[in-house]
Amino acid sequence: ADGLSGAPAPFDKGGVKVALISYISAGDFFQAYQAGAEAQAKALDIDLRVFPGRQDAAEQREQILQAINLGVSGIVIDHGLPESLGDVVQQALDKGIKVVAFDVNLNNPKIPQVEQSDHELASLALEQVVKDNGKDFKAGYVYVAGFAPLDRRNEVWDKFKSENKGVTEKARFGNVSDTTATSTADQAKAALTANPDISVVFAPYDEFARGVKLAANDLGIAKKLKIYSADVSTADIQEITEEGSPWVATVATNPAVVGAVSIRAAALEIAGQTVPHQITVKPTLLTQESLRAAGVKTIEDLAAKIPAFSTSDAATASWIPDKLF
Ligand code: SR1
Repeated sequence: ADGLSGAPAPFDKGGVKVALISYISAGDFFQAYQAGAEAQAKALDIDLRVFPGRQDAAEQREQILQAINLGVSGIVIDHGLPESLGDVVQQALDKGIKVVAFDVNLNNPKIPQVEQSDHELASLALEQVVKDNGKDFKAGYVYVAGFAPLDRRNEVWDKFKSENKGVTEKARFGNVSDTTATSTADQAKAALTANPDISVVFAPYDEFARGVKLAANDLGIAKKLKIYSADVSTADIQEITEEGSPWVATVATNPAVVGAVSIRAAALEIAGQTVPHQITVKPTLLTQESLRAAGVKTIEDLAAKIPAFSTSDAATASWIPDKLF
């Protein structure tokens, strides 16, 4: 470790140990988030220990204890179930370890919370739904309770339905696992078969949208269905822009930028500098039409066209390199 010249201690010496402890590692969003965290850690000469997430609350608790024993200075917790984390996170804080949470409400004033402005994300998606479909339609909705970002997006969906009485939620389904897209596809097939009048599906997680698209294609109903999602990846852009795709819009950040912001927040905390309690990375609406018109094929194309996809001004400092992508 060489350290960063001009950086505050302990980053002037380098090799600061930080753990990234995820609840979910499978899927484009989480892989890109991790890659962004790794790139930012490298730029800060941080020794990043990555603990893979397997949707297992007990394992995530165990990983936090392992990180404490490793003598890390900071821990970034990426998703998880708050009820199973409180006591082990408190053990870390009691040892002077700085903790940053992404998309899991740890409800502690000492823990900065990173999120993608999920209320705004869902509102932008639903505004596009109304633009394309009006306010009178039958909908399918993909949701799994207990995940902070999905719960926040759900608050917006509930409000949207109560303000638009012409919108009827005919079916609700969803699954979060290491096979989210294919399991959701099986559920979507059953829901869409039982409710042939569904014309709109709100699927605010890209793995959900991918599952609904699979189902629509298998059932041969892609032409009469429109899918609205959250998140974006190069594979998603391909699925959204391909000929005849029912996936017509998504609202997204660059997950790699969110990963980088999470590490920067931990670094600022470790350096004893001020970090806001709420750290937000704002999402952008991406429609099928706009992606096709701009010839966007990859997340790198997006980063070249939309500044928010290459960096964020959240959790920055003059000593932290932040141009990573
Ligand atoms: C199971 S939660 C999935 C969501 O987490 C992140 O916030 C992503 O945006 C994804 O939609």
